[in-house]
Amino acid sequence: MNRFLPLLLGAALLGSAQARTLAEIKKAGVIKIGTNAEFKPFTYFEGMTMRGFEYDLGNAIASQLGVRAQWVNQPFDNLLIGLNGDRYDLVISSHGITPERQKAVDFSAPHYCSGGMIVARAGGPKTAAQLKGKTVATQVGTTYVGQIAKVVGTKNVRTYPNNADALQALRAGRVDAMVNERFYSLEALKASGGKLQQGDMLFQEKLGMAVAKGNKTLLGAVNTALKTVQGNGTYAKISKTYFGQDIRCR
Ligand code: LYS
Repeated sequence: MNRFLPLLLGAALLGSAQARTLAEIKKAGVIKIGTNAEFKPFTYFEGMTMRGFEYDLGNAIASQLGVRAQWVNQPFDNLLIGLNGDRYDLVISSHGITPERQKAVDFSAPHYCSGGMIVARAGGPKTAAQLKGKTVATQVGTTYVGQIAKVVGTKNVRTYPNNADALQALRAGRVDAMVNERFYSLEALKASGGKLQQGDMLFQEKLGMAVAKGNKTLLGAVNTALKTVQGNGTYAKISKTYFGQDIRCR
């Protein structure tokens, strides 16, 4: 179980009554979007500037709503709690849509499909079977934690606050492998100059945008906006910019 689930559920009960409705967001002219901008190519910083697939997609959705996006950068494991505490209206940060999270927040239709990929140093484990008895790094609070634990047991999972720390632990030899999102992993492989090797996909998931539990007007508008940008070529263009392909769910 996610160690934050009790907190999340508490926040859902207390906070969501205050969530801003679509009308209130439109009146203010600004939608606040929470993300963990340490996840190239989804949301990340290039110098002082936020960039990425989810950054561009979030801005396109804001524009469909007729408002400006104001981005709030947060540690990943704070994001859904902050949402129900009304620190922002929407979270776009590659959250896997899970029944556990659906108890605390409401998800949009998936904005892409992906999964967790095994990465190791050259010569290291490539398959789930080869991970047995090995230590595996990933970011805390993610769906990867539970998926890795199923294979290697909880005591062999090493969690880090940031993806960059998990990657560094792998590079430095403090762990045997890392499991992380497919495109994040491919980016890390590209940057490793042959020192890291690509392994199998460990599991697949659907990734969605989250609103505070019960914020129906905003959720409806976000789903409509996603449909529109997926229909008018905007989504495909953004996706090709970052991945060279369209990553929507098929
Ligand atoms: N898809 C994973 C999850 O849902 C990881 C998300 C982003 C990590 N920076 O937990």
